[in-house]
Amino acid sequence: MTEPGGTQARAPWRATVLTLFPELFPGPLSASRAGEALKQGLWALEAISIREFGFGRHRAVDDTPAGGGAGMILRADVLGAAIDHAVAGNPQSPRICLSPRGEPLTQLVVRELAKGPGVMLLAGRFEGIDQRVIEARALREVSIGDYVLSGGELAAMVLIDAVVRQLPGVLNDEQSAAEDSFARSAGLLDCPHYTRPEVWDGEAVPAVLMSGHHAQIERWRLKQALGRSWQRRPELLERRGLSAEEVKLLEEFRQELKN
Ligand code: 4HQ
Repeated sequence: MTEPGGTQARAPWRATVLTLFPELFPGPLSASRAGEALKQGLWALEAISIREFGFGRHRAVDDTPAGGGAGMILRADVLGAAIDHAVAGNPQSPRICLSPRGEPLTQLVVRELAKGPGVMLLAGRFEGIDQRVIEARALREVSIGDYVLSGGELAAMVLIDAVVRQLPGVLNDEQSAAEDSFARSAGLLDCPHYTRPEVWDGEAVPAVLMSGHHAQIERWRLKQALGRSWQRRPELLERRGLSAEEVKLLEEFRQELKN
């Protein structure tokens, strides 16, 4: 199929989620810009019930852990069939399992996923999934943070939301441009933001932001981003490195703390 312009029509970015709770989707992904983009067909979402692949009259999907212990594990045979079904419809998409022991989800991973055709996400429940499935189906394990959720669904939604807002046409131009200017402070924590009223509860908006001096404002914002990052996430600065100008700005920030 070709479009009027002669360019090839491209299938929208597609998230396929394997879950025991398909009714949780789209959930919060139907709100605001991601939800509007979903309605417009800028991306697609399919939640598939793992239960459909369960065995017997009760459609059992889980069983007790080999070696004993508490909790239940999602069965390899059930998940294998569910994954094979999902992959058949999305042969090119990376296969991801949400797990606290996965590689951390970062904006780098998000941008990489936004380039591709989509993702196949396995959102587990219980104590986890049979390890053989992870290996046999080459699942990439991804974690949204060092805490334990009740299931992978919220983590899957977090990943999808972060990717969808990167897709062309999902954010308006103003927001996209704001993201571009944020490249200035890429890898840093955001600077503080203010709006009206200019004085609230006896506290004024920083004078530089009211000055109209754009170069000074950008300099102040970068200084705040560097200072915050240094205070709260020093490892971000080590990973990123600082230019000579940035070292100077951070020195100013630390000096102003003493005042
Ligand atoms: N899970 N980042 C699914 C998580 C998690 C995380 C706990 C994943 C329960 C079954 N997923 N299992 N953190 O806490 O991705």
